[in-house]
Amino acid sequence: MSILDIRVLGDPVLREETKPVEQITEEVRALVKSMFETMYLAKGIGLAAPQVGRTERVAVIDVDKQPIVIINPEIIESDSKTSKSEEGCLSIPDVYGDVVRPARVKVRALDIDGREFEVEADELLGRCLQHEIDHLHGKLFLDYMSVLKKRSAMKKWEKEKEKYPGFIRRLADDPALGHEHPDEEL
Ligand code: K1U
Ligand code: ZN
Repeated sequence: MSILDIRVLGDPVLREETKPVEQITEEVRALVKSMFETMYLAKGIGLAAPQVGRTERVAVIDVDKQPIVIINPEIIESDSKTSKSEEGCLSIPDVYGDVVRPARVKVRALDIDGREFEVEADELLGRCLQHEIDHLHGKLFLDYMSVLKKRSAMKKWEKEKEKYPGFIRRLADDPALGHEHPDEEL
């Protein structure tokens, strides 16, 4: 089991463009496995490589007990109809905001075996795909918010960020995840 630290807002890696994966090596497979473990522990529905300090174009998603790995994903179709819904981000804990996005997208990506596949989704999966693909291009949900709403979200973050020295969220130390120290277990 390998739980990765999550980088939070302020870490420059979250603003970097990722690099396409050329070959699905054992290192990429191990990264994907650790990303799933980290995402589940953090109670997220998605996680992108920059959130764990990596620059590979890889994200993992599990919205409805259906794990999906997207490698080198591309949005190939977007609905002109939009939908507005609240989003959160494991890299900006406890900050939420409404985001307007295309209601439905079609994504083409490689799976963990390097096979190309397409997924078309709306609702939460469609939103999560867009949120994760944004991470792979250095974009965050805050970037879609109005100036006023972003200002208020940033005010909240100014207080929250003190919990994350060095812009690192160590899940093992996160009281919200209800961990017990092994010595404290019965
Ligand atoms: O990439 C991330 O930061 C993960 C993020 C994904 C996401 C959340 C909401 C809308 C779109 C994408 C999260 O998982 S944050 C946790 C969260 O907000 C959530 C958890 C379960 C169901 C719904 C939202
Ligand atoms: Zn996020």
